[in-house]
Amino acid sequence: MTSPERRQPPAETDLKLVFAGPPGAGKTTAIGQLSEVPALSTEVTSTELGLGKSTTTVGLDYGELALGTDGRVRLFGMPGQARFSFLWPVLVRGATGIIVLLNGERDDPLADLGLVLHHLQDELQTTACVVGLSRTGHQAKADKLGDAVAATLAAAGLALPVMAVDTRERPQVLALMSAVIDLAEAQAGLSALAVTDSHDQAETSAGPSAPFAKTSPR
Ligand SMILES: Nc1nc2c(ncn2[C@@H]2O[C@H](COP(=O)(O)OP(=O)(O)OP(=O)(O)O)[C@@H](O)[C@H]2O)c(=O)[nH]1
Ligand SMILES: [Mg+2]
Repeated sequence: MTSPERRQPPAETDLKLVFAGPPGAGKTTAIGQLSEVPALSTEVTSTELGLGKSTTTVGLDYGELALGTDGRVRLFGMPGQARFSFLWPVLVRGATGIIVLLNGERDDPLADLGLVLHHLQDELQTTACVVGLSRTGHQAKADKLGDAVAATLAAAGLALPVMAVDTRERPQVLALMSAVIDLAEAQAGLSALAVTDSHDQAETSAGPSAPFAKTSPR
């Protein structure tokens, strides 16, 4: 896998990556690991039972990471609690990639995934996305959850990379980030091909001067 620090992106590349997922999955932690500027977070002391930690995000997290010489990655973290789900589609607007983190220690990680699929169903169909499983404990438990997550995604028509991650470990978060950037690049390459294809078809059917009918309304 290519490290984002080794790649040479086009100048002024500006990527937006969004971390989604339930409370305690490590969204704030992951952005804190990656960001090269002091990460902005909107943490408050949690008064809710069952979060399993003392603070929770009530607005968003924000951080930045340099990419090559002139590029940057902007990192956004969602507030994980379901009562903030109205914010999720707003925060992923214009995203290059989405990283869904699931917390393996929650009561029902598949229900957490279902909530994300419900609120971001359109975005997940059209945006590069990977799934990270945090707090999964021993390998057998991680494998079992990974299989169940892959099956849930498949039932929703999604084939996404699923990988275990400890968001307290920067190299692991970098690997997750590289995976979603690679996917976004691959998808962009495919859409460029699709544009070329439709152009070729237009030339074939209507002559070389035919406009890009689908993208240039007259
Ligand atoms: N064991 C383990 N603990 C983790 C991992 N990632 C984060 N933590 C711990 O889990 C706690 C919660 O992490 P956060 O980063 O606040 O979780 P969040 O996804 O931002 O949660 P919300 O803001 O409430 O949605 C912190 O105490 C982290 O140290 C992990 O991969 N494994
Ligand atoms: Mg948070």
